[in-house]
Amino acid sequence: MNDNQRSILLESSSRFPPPPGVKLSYGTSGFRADASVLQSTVFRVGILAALRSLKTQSVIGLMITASHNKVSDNGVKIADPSGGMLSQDWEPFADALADAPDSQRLLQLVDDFVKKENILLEGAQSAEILLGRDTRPSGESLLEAAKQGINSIAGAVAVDMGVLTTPQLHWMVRARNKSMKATELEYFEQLSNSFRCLIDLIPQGSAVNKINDKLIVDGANGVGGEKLELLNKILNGLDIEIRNSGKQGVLNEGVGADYVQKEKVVPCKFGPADVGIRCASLDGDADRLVYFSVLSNANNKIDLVDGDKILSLFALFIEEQLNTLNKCDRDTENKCYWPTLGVVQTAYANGASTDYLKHSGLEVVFTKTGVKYLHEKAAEYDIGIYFEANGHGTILFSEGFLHWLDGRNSELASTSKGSEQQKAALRLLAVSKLINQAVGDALSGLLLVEAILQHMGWSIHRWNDLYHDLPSRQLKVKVVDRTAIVTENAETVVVSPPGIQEAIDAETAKYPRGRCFVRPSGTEDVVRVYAEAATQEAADNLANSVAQLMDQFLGGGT
Ligand code: 16G
Ligand code: MG
Repeated sequence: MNDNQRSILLESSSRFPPPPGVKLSYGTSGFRADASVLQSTVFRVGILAALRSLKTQSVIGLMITASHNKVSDNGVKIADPSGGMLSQDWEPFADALADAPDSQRLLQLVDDFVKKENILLEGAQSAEILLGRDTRPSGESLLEAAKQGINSIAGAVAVDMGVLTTPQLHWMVRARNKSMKATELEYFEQLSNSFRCLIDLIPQGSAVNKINDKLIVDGANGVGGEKLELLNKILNGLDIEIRNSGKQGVLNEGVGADYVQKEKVVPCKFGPADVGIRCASLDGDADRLVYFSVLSNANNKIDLVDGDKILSLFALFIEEQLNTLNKCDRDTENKCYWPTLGVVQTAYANGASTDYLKHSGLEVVFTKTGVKYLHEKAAEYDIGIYFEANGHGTILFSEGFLHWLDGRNSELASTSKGSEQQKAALRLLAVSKLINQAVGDALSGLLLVEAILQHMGWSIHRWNDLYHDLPSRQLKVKVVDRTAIVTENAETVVVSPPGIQEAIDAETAKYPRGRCFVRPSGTEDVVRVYAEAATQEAADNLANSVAQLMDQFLGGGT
């Protein structure tokens, strides 16, 4: 590092001293904390983003959001060149940067790191970072801190993309690195065009009954509601009413996908008048989506249609299209190609969903909780579909498969234009454009759900009847040190401390259809307990007794 670069870094970082006593970790969703302590962290993530862009010689994204957290929190995370999450091997450096106690130590860390990674500084190469933020009031000044971090690395340029959903920013990074145009307008056009394409390909005779034509969306009083209003203006073929779009009401307070999924009650501004209508809820940065319908006479209770069911709907549709596409007669036998198709879940997926998917002939695999793990696994297939029960998920298509599909479609267009086979090819191509392949995206996911429901002629109730969830219960337990829990097999087995797994197994065995696991949370200082069983009472009892085991083995925290 030359003297000029050294003095720029020293000078700028001295303007962003870390608050005393705050230690943050990059975690599953970047850094998150009360917004008032984040200036220094975000400044440093700006530096990190610039170095990442130099290293990869690609456009990088930096998003300021704390998703479904309360409005006074904020956070920051990086989007890698593919549009996915920051590569895991850079996370320790992110932690070290964020926790460097002063400017000198920060400088030393950067110096060592660029040497180790062979990153050329001094402006010999250029770097470009796209910045986005959600609607939180603290976003603007944090974005300024990020810019200053970026600007303190010679050759790095920050491009402010404004207020965005998290998936929009990831999409833009991915698009830019594929040399495609990457503005919000292009994003909206790609979504609305591919949605239109799916609607135009709906078989004659599929008709959802009148009441189900309308969709009401809870925008969590956040960026998702705002963007859906814009998208809705250019959409054709959907009747959407948006509530909690952020003009009144507080972000994530009694609203949003996280609230709806955890509490299983209606969000604010929904009630008895909405019984029977198809409703959806986005989270604070619009990377999660759940559906629900309001139950009659049930005190704001809802029928939740969660990520597992969205996954099942997507998997069913994709499988149907593949079967149609590959319906070979003798002439076309050699034209058939069966892509590898995998479905990725976590241990939180309801057991009934896993059974359903397996009975449908699908390959189901499990990973640890956290989008980066699911995404990585899904990318191993030609078509990988992943979802967390909380509504985060997407579909990934391999380049190789899309290339084949494109070719097959052209061939079918010349030999049997308008045939069922060709329509299936066109539908799969449209899905690959509609769904956000960078990351789970509530807006594109919502359009795909809507297109498939119209295709099938299904109401939300018919969809929800695909299978019935097993009753489940989630608890959190405060313990002295949650990191004492070490798990394996996609968090389904505790390997340390010894004896815990045996005790959990003994409890679980007492309940028909019992299943239970525990894991240390990645976002809160607690151990999470998940239990499911044949009845709600049994699931509650199993969760409670395993929570007590945690207390016994690990000691209750304060
Ligand atoms: C983060 C993860 C989410 C996961 C959740 C689990 C991302 C973008 N988000 O929000 O996927 O479900 O953490 O939280 O990866 P927990 O570890 O506190 O249970
Ligand atoms: Mg989110």
